[in-house]
Amino acid sequence: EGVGPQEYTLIKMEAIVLKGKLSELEGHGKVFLMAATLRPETMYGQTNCWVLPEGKYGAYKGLNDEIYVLTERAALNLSFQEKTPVRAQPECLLELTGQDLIGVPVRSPNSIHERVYVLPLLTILTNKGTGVVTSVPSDSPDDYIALQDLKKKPKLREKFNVLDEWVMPFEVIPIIDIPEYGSMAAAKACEDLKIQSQNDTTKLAEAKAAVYLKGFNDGVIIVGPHAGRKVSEVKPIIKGELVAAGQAIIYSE
Ligand code: A2H
Repeated sequence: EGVGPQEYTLIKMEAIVLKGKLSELEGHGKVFLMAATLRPETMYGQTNCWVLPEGKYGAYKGLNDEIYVLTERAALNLSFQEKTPVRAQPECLLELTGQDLIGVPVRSPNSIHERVYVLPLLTILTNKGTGVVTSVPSDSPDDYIALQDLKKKPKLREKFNVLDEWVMPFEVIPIIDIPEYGSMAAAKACEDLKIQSQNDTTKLAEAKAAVYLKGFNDGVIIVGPHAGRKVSEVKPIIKGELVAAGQAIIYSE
């Protein structure tokens, strides 16, 4: 961990259907799962959203009558950053577990899919970010391996009540070209290191470091309005566009 505060972009993924326990929020405002990312320029490649099944989350009052779903810890931090109606007092409208969120269809900025689904990721830390993570399997080894795990293991899907249709139709989307890695860098890094599952944490950390550095320094974005430009150049631009459009907020911890 670094010394200074870490800044994340929180991507607002709107719940399209308030299923199960979330239905208690019906009529209270738009509900957004707030995914913390360091890579806002990769949102073109989203295939799903991740939560920790046994993690504790809440639906909190946000700005403009919106509702934000994240951990209590993140809601408190946000409230000190003037991103909730009352400073230092996040208002929880509904307590949730990750399992309550699994299977919720969400609409997310810059996604090529009209809807993607909330799926379980077992390596999410609840003391980092918001506990909600957006999944970009082309460029994140964690996301790639976890999605393959769910695709390959019917028992894993069953355990968390995941329907095939939330997982199977979603393929890796090439969005960034990296010299020596190609346009599905995370998949290549995982294959090179022979990573078998999301529990291979040591090798995953290695894959992540390699792809992250290469992608930022040498990657070229190949989709969207900024296609052809370097990742290092477009990252702040895309982040600014998302924030200006009200589709993301900046968060530090
Ligand atoms: B990144 P750092 Cl394409 N637990 O977003 C586990 N992982 C979390 C998390 C949590 N509570 N909160 C955020 N993250 C993930 C995109 C991405 C990310 C890509 C490539 C690399 C990458 C899409 N997933 O991260 O520990 C989020 O995944 C590689 C570092 O603060 C977030 O950015 O350094 C990143 O980890 C934050 O990790």
